[in-house]
Amino acid sequence: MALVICPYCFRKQPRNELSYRCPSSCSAEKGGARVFSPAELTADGRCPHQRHPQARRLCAGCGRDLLREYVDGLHHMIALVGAPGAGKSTFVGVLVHELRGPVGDRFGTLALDLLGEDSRMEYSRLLERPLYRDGRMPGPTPAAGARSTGRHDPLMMALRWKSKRRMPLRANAVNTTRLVLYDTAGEDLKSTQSTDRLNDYLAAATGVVMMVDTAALLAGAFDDVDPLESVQVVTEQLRELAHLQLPVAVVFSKIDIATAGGDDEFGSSSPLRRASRHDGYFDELDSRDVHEEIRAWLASHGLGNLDRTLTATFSDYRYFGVSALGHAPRNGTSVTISQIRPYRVEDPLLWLLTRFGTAPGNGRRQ
Ligand SMILES: Nc1nc2c(ncn2[C@@H]2O[C@H](COP(=O)(O)OP(=O)(O)OP(=O)(O)O)[C@@H](O)[C@H]2O)c(=O)[nH]1
Ligand SMILES: [Mg+2]
Ligand SMILES: [Zn+2]
Ligand SMILES: [Zn+2]
Repeated sequence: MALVICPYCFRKQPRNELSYRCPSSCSAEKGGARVFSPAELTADGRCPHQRHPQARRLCAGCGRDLLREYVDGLHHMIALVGAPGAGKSTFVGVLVHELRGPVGDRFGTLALDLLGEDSRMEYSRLLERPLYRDGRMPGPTPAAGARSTGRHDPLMMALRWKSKRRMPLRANAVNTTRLVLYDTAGEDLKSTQSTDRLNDYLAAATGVVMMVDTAALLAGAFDDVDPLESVQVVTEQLRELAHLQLPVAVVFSKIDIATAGGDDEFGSSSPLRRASRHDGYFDELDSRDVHEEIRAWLASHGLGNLDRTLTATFSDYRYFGVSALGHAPRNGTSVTISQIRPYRVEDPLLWLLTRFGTAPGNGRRQ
């Protein structure tokens, strides 16, 4: 029986146990338009007032609407985790913008649709408006348990494209991947109140993005927050869940810090000095170059143990270096919108899509 995991409360329920809602025309009836269980559905599929119920179904746990596209289709869940201030929200804000723009063009008519009013509101209010209208950084993401700061929803999206080549499916077929992306709060890794929630995110995830703050790593901010601690916490949780087969992208954010000006963290011929292209497919060979480059860079900073831990734990992980803005924001808080120059932000997501088997890549899997 098809199980549906609610993206809001994570309740697992068989598809045919999802609740129904009366059409608004029932509001004048006794009891009004209401939510009802499948047991109350009449033999010919009508509501208790003999009208056709709304097409969308509801979670029996939290009562929130589940989009038809979500209930019906195969989808993947990506958990984005990392320390507070690692750059997760800025990354998501820029990534969605890029996928709707230049990257979408390059990857072969890729279109991104945010699914449902809640996702669209979440994106425009918390990410797009600050970054691309007001020129300021998004605020800290509220912790999962925080009531006072309001609701924080995952982004649900559909990526559709006709690939130029190497389609895993029929030529010219439109390939659709539905994703639920959780931009978690760095705070979730710390407070015990939120740990259960983090556990839920991770248990439901089919892919994980662990974000490490390159700026904090290079600044050696170990007294305050260890930028690698978040990786350890999440790795430990996934180990406890015995959830180790999923693809794990370990993303070094704010990589502009390591490549700016005369900084010699990466040499002039480094793959982290060139842009990725993904011209109609995911550039697997380029991505492996970046992976090896970062592995060597970690070792040169005495952080080889991180790599050994990841190797010993996950069957499939990959390093990425990205910069959402291309430079540090003024005073850490504001940017000139025309100066936002993202670097490699699409790499981790496109890699995950190849692992989900829904996007083409060049080269063989390693
Ligand atoms: N240099 C540089 N700084 C960045 C970049 N992206 C974000 N930052 C800085 O990092 C800060 C934190 O970014 P957020 O995206 O809010 O971090 P977060 O991981 O979502 O933080 P929480 O929501 O608290 O977990 C921003 O306010 C910027 O100052 C980047 O691409 N380059
Ligand atoms: Mg955030
Ligand atoms: Zn009714
Ligand atoms: Zn629910």
